[in-house]
Amino acid sequence: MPEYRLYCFAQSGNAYRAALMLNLIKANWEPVFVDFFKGGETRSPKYRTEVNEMGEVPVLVHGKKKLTQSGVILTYLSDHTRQFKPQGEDERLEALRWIIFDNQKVNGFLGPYRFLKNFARPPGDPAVMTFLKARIDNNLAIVDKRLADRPFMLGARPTIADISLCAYLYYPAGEFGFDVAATHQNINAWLDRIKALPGWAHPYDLMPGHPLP
Ligand SMILES: N[C@@H](CCC(=O)N[C@@H](CS)C(=O)NCC(=O)O)C(=O)O
Repeated sequence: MPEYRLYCFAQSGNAYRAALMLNLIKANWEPVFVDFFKGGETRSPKYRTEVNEMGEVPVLVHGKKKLTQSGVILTYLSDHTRQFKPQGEDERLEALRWIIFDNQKVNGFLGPYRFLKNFARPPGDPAVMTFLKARIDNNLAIVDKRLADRPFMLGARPTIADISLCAYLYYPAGEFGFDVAATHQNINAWLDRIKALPGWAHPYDLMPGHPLP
């Protein structure tokens, strides 16, 4: 029986944060497929009662613990393994600062944009897409600037802040209709650095449910 179980599906960049972390720390884990697209599983009363009252993936099960919110899961795994862990109070708070910024403003906008463009029927209203794209451009520029003079978000070492921030950035550019790596050279180099870490895998290879039927 694997030590960790992760409720997830391949198209979820929010879940990818947790799946990638598990792979990078070489954890013994297995995915539990959540049928978001066909079954609307996260919205079912059963899921909300038995798995996550917030109606979301990722959900990590470790022994008697059940954790949700990727930022909490990343913190838990780094605390327990001491890998990708921010060192000392200043780094810990700095990582938290970027994880919150990411959840709200970077992948917090990229995820819905990609969903509305690819998967929602009808697709996103053009005014909404324009609003989201402007926010995405603004916030990616902040990340790109941050990475101009350091290899990883907090400095020389990769931490959970990096693993959070790359959530949607390895999905194909065609799913967004714009190419983040091609237009942000520091983000591009940083994505390559994360990709070079032992255990890195693409979201579509790491989690079940791709391609969609
Ligand atoms: N801030 C949360 C976001 C989780 C989230 O939004 N997950 C989406 C999938 S990408 C979800 O499960 N949505 C379910 C629904 O909308 O019913 C995290 O980082 O864990």
